[in-house]
Amino acid sequence: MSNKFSGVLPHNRSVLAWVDKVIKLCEPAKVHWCDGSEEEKDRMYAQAVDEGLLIPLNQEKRPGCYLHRSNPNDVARVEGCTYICTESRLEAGPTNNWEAPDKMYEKLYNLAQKSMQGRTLYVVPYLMGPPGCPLSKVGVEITDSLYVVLNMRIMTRMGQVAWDELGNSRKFNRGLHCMLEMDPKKRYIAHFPQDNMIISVGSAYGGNALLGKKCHALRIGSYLGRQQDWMAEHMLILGVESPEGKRTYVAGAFPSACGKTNFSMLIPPKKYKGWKIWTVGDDIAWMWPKEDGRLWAINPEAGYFGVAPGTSESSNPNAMSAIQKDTIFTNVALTEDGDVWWEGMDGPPPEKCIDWKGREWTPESSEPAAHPNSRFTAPMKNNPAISHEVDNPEGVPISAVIFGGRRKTVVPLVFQAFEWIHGVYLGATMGSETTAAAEGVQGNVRRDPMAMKPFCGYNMGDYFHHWLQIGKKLTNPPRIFHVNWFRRDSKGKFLWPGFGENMRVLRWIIDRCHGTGGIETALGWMPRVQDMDIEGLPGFDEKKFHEVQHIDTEGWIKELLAQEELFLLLHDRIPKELVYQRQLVLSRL
Ligand code: OXD
Ligand code: MN
Repeated sequence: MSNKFSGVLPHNRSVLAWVDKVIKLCEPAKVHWCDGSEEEKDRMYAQAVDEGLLIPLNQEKRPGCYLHRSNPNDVARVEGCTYICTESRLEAGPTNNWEAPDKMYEKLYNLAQKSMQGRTLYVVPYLMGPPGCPLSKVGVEITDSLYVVLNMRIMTRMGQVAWDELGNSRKFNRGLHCMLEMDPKKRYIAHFPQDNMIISVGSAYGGNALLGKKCHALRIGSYLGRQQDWMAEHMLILGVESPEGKRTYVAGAFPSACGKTNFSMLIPPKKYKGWKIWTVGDDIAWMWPKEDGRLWAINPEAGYFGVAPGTSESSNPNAMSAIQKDTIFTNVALTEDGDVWWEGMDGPPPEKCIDWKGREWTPESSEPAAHPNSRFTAPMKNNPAISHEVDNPEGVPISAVIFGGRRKTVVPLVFQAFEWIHGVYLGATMGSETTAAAEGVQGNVRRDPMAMKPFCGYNMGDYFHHWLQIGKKLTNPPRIFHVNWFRRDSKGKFLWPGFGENMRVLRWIIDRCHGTGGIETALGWMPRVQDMDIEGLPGFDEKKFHEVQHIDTEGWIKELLAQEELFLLLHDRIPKELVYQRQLVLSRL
């Protein structure tokens, strides 16, 4: 081994051959094979500080925590530059950008050529999912970004554990990430599902560059899941423990930056003595039907890449504990005492701080101090409410699936699908207002089926079909629900208090899983006022309950009309079952 190489090489020949090919292409000055050890971690953080990539925070207040400022042109996922490169355009479907694999390989290999000269190439072996789980997958990300390496170390099970799981197998995801010169015109996030391959260039932002997350666990994962009878979903997983100690597991799909992290870490209000919520995952669920006829789930990740603004002791105390140590903050503000700050944190804003672009900031400044999509990368083991089951290779059995969007009007707080196919229809037609998690205009309602619009690695019509097929394998399927925490009154005020009080909605959902408490309406099963606990909610009464649950017939008919666009877009692949469901809602209304 020449001194160009450091770290521990695996024995796997396919890995060695592929890395060799990339080295010849990118011509790095050095190559480091990551082992995931503590010693390696300490060395890398010291190096990242030396290189100015990370700013150490106040180590007494936040041990092991660092701040990173990204290039201001690189702050969110870029859906316009994200491609699914299947053999045919039809296979990728109309909700994805498509390019022929040969053409895209050629373009990206040209861009990657010699791109690591004078730099270090890192080989990052990682495992998505607990060791020993039949669904867990190995990936190898090659990157020239030390920031990416350090984030991958938190977000995945990184290092030797992945080589141990892989053995001599050729089945691993190949991920190549090159920073290039951060020119938005040379930014591509390309997926080659047939080759189990990802190439990402020109961005170092989370979802574009931490390839285990959106690229592998969702886009490639969904493609593999369809072939192998499992599901890769943009879902949180939580366990609800009753005072009697009974645990019920729930999965929930909400679009990016709509509160999945907060919901997965919910702390029940005081009156829910003895109730406890355990976090299994906050962003991604891999699920499969087992012989018992139930749907089982794992969280493939090992950390949280959470949205910082709005995270506070009142909105999410567990997240605030999780980011107390060993966390990387990206694009938040830096306070005078070396701590972090963002809009929506507890207490008054600091009199002075340094904003996410490194400029002096005061409360009078016209721009926010933290970028609206600024993030924390924290190990899941830091979360005081982490589930005891996160490392269980058997997963957890899912009793309820919740779909939810961010909607000011029309969509009630909660209702339940009549059965699986109706539930799939509800997920498929989900609409939500766009957020800062992706580049583009914010606040427009867009269809985001199952919160997977940006993440489905194949034709969305086929994806709905896959949901229906999985349903046929479930003799005891999860019950399916729709929620909207964000409905507002005529004055624009939120009708529902949200956060910890969402426990009350969850409680109704759990009751429904056991078959009690509700009435049939045109939209689905709904709680009557006596079915849901609204006692002791400040400013919320029976009148508000009816307002937040109101079925706005005209508004809903408009909603059905708005769904037309999606149905037309997918007309050649959308399962007939979903078309009938839409007709049924219309006739019930
Ligand atoms: C995320 C996202 O980062 O959905 O989880 O954008
Ligand atoms: Mn997400």
